[in-house]
Amino acid sequence: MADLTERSSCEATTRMLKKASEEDHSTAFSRAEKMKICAIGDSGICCRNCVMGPCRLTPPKKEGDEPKRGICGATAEVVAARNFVRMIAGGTSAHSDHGRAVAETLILAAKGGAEGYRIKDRIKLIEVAADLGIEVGERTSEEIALEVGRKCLAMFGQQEGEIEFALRAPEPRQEIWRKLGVFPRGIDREVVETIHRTSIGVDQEMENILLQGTRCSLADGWGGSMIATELQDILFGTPTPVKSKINLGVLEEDQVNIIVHGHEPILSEMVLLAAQSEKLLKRAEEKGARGINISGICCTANEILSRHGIPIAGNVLQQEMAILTGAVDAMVVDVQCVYQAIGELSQCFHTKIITTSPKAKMPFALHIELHEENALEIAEGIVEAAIDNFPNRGRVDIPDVTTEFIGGYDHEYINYMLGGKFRASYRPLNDGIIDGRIRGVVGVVGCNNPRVPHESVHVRVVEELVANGCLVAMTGCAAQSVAKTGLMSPETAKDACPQGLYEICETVGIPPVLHVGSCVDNSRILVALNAMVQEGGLGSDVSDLPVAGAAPEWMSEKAVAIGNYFVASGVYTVIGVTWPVSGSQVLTDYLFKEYEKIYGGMWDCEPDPDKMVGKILSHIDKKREALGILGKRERVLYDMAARRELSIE
Ligand code: SF4
Ligand code: MSK
Repeated sequence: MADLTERSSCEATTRMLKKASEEDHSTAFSRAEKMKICAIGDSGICCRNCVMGPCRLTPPKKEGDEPKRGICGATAEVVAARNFVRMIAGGTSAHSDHGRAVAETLILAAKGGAEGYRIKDRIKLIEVAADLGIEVGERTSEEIALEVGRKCLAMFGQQEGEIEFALRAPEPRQEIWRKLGVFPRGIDREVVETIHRTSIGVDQEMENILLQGTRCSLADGWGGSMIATELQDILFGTPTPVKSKINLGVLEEDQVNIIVHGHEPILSEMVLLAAQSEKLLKRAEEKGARGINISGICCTANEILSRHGIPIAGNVLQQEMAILTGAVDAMVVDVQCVYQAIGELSQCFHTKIITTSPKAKMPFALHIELHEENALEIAEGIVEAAIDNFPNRGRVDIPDVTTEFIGGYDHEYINYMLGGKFRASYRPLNDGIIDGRIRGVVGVVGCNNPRVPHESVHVRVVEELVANGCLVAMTGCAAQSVAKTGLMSPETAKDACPQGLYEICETVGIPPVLHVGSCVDNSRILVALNAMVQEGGLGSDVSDLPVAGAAPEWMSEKAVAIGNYFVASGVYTVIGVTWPVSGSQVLTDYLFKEYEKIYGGMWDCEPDPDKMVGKILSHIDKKREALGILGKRERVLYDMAARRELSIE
């Protein structure tokens, strides 16, 4: 492999890549190096929606040549639009199925039929109930939760009307959706209709296809994802800031290491509970271990970090690195972002891969299916399997690399921190933006992708945004990349901030980069944007705010769904790596330019991190100018010494 430091800016990862290379283990990094990317697929103009094709609608070779059409006559922009909205449907279904599982668990818990699960956050329950028009009165938490769960579950099968959580959006935004006919009716309905309309011979107008893509993505952000986040808070507690640490160094040589990986806290919460059992701790001791050490990978890691401060072993590209340490006794997975390759890799080490969802099995894994009714008992069996595997370890190489950071921020806490207990408010944030101490707010989210240097794109983008006075909110694997830099600790981040941003962060006691959770928790960012609008002084809709979104290292369809619901909610959103429908200039121009006229937010793509930051800042400044609050600031790239001198007043 090429110079390993060029593949990842994470020291623990490069150390494990070296080991993989020496011992001839295949990883996503080495496979990415060997894989020749299909240029036609990459540009989104290959259609295989029927077997008259597949049709490859490559652009005309020379001027004057007729553009290629599919055998059915489909044009490149229609094929690209269909592919684009099918990505949205894929992402929406992933987040939404997650939300559905939480709703089902809440209902079961409310009925007393889910061992180990109980309603932890009554305040959140009452808030959500109020938003859903559910009477609280003198009812017990269980009675309210039952109705909340049922109402949320009904949103999946709803056939008409408007998804209720979307009524949280600012009024002018809702009007845009109504006028366009994209207000989501029901979550499953929008996914099904998207797939139907993009099958052979149905919707053949690019603009109309995109409208359904928008409706589907809104059913994710303001529907499935929001249900997942809200109901998880009710069941497992709303996060509050918590100190933790990240990277492979969180694995313990003398303890049973269990990594939970995937997305749904329904599993990880029970594994955590089971690992505290006296009986199992004793069993671990009997096997020669000093204890049971739980850590996480991917969004499951973000969930248990936010609520319990459990350390993070790494992000999506580190799942194979963790196994390469030889120290993982069990990697317990559920759904999404779990590489099939870990099954085979685990055969070279002692690690047991344990699949737990009936929806997700894989070769070389032990399947222990989790059922909510007796989840704790099953989780105990999983922990037991990990303990019994401890004595089978061979050589262990744990890179001694960790970073401390603070996670667990959310809308509720930001509101409270800014305004204080008795007058919770976004006023100080809005005022900080208006007086220029905060230039804008940027959500940086999404995955890691071995097609770009691991983590370094995220890190560069976020460092520069902070250096230019932006407050950054992060989720997913992007958050985990930046947690390793010190930017998520108030003390270590101060050198990276200009004076104005630093003063606000210091007063409020937050770092300039906030870890706000997992991928479904992007819905927390939607709620925060709405709160900024409601607070006043920054326009009447999300599209007026000096804010932006970015997914610099994205790879999953889920990122397209997320990006699209942010765009349709009024946010300029730029992605890195590649633009998945670059083969159609007509579609690209529509999404990059026309969308701004329709939604006030638009798509963009910029793989170069510095140029990405430049585009984000230009957009933020454009919004500041429209609001009449643009200062006389120039964008520059600063080194650390210059940053210390920097004032954005
Ligand atoms: Fe080709 Fe049309 Fe069939 Fe797609 S739907 S594969 S463009 S014939
Ligand atoms: S886990 S979707 S790689 S962020 Fe949510 Fe990370 Fe992307 Fe999976």
